[in-house]
Amino acid sequence: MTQDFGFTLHNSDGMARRGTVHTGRGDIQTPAFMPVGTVGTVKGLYLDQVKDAGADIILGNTYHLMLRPGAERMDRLGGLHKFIGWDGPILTDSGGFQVMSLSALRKISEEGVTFKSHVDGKLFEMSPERSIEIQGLLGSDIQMQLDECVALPADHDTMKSAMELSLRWAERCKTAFGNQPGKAMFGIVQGGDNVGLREQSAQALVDMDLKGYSIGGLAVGEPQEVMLAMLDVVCPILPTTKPRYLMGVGTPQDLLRSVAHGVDMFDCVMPTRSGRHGLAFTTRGRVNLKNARHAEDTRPLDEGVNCTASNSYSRAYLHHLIRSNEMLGMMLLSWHNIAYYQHLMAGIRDAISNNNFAQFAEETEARWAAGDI
Ligand code: PRF
Repeated sequence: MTQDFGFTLHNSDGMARRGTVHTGRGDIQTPAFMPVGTVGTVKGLYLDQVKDAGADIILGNTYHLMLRPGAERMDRLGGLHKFIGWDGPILTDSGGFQVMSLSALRKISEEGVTFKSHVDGKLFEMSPERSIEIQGLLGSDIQMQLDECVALPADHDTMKSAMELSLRWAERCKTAFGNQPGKAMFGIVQGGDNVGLREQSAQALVDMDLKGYSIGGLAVGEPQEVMLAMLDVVCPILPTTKPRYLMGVGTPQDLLRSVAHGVDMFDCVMPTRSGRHGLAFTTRGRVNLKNARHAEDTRPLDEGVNCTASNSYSRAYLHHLIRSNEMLGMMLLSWHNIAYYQHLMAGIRDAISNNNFAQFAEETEARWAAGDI
């Protein structure tokens, strides 16, 4: 029998939480960072590397996969897990956010979103029900409601109407999803940077009794203090018995600080995208491998991270590869960054388990700030 979806909270340390998300395809230790596999690949990495780095779950995107190879085709091919060769849990985003950031001629109405594909210009319609149907065809374990995310700053009416539309879409997605053993559909809290709207959104979603809660509409142009302040509004309203996922966040510092404000799950393209651009996140802060100062540096990138990319190549070589625009340079830095993000999350989990999170956070931030790289 498949294990049902659920969440076990092991302990709290301040607002930080140590837990396990249970899915039909396995457990996810939280706080967790989910590497992004937008089109069915964590860019530049083999999935064995992603798994060995310690990731329990990866993310896929409804928007990209519905356009190519297509949801029905993916279903005929046996689903996303089989297609890409990943047997652990997969979380999929619903598509609305990517439509608004990537497609042309997008339009939102009560019924859903219409947009022109960025691949071939074809016109598509996606309702909340169709988004859930597509996520089902992909075989997603943790599905997201269709929502509307507004970029900040935005005026009150814009944030209010997007939040209210997202609530109506949450109801429709809940109905469309029904009851699927081992899987979950998360609601997404919206409301911009407005305290009252955030409270209203969180409370209404809690009343729907969903299996988990995402926090959307943050890291969209506002300062980090505002994001953390919104977490302080939303997290106390969310049930302690359900997982909380902050969407599209962020830097290592964003993760560390957001955990301190009550978040359990994260995803972001930052480790892989930055890796492709020559930027490494390390135990001692950021290292830009493009910089000429690395040209004759024989030290490895980061001895603190247990990963071949971090330990077995000189900075001089990584610098040379990145300067030469070589694939291997991008692959090694993406690999290191994913390994570092997982290393950070493992450290966070241990610190919370030991009721030592505040000290861990302070020491980690001090090491980054020292810039001793
Ligand atoms: N909604 C959805 N996906 C998202 C976001 C959102 O608000 C964000 C915002 N940081 C990232 N990804 N559906």
